[in-house]
Amino acid sequence: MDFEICRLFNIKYPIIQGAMARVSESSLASAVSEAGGLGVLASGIDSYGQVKSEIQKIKGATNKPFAVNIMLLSPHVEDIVRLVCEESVKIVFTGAGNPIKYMPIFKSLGIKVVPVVPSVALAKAMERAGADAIVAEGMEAGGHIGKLTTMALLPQAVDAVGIPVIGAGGVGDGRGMAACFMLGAKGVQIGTRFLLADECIAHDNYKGAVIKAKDIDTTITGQITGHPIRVLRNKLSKAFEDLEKEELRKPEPDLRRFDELGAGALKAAVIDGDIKNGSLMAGQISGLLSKRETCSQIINNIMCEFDSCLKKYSTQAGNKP
Ligand code: TUI
Repeated sequence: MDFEICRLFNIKYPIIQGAMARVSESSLASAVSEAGGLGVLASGIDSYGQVKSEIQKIKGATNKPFAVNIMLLSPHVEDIVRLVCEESVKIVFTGAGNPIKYMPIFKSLGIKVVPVVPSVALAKAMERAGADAIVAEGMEAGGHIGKLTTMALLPQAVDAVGIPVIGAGGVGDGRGMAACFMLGAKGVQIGTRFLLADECIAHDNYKGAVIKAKDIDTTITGQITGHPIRVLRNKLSKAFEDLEKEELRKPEPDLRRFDELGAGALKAAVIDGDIKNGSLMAGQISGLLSKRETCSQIINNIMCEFDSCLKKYSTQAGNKP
């Protein structure tokens, strides 16, 4: 099949690995790219030096295209923008904010820009600013989320812009991918399933918690801070809920207490494997995921399933395949 998004990124399969702070570092991103998808390095809140070294590791591991995701809430955002320009990174994704002020510099250097958006208004603004594609990410996703579901957001974003739209949030297999294509997506971004990849450095306890999770085992923390984060329920998410209730009773909630509670929690989960006190960011699709695989197996399995979904659909509908 000839996929528009594959031509845009020069990749084989229309599967983009979602950027997950601390989780999608060089090892995962390069393995996804080698397997024919688009590997994405998450810069998270990492410093210039840390991200530079990860970019160089990816360049050493694969000649295939890869992208860097710039997390716009990072205190190092200006440094990371400068870094991707210096390193001649060809594809930049952005998340957790509006990247409009950086678009002119990216465009002047021929860098392809793909903002992740939670709304139609932002999708339109990004197209006007020169984005090459957008990711419409629903609140089924793990980590920092918007308010709309993928089912509602994706077709509205597709109708609102002329650039390719990538569907994200709640996509874990070929059926989810086919559903996104039915809604008009030209590609999918998948995070949580890649967290389970053998090449992903996330601690095995974290992977085990995702595998064990059922459909209702994620929750949203930090709603009152304006930065809602979807995580697997654990002791930390309960502490966030309690703090939220406590602060909401006050005339002026102290939002710094949320930062204090969250500080270091992602590292605790990803590196130390502390599944009680760590921040286990994961999507609602966790309940569907049951095994550890290589990136190549993940991509091949999803593509096979996607293919059979389309074939099944065309025969069921009475159309010729
Ligand atoms: O960015 C994500 N997911 C993330 S980022 C992250 S790291 C983090 N750490 C601490 C606090 C917050 C984040 C973990 N997960 N997904 C893409 C995404 N972008 N979701 C929502 C948005 C978004 C929200 C508002 C994009 C643009 C936006 O614009 C607001 C505006 O200023 O117009």
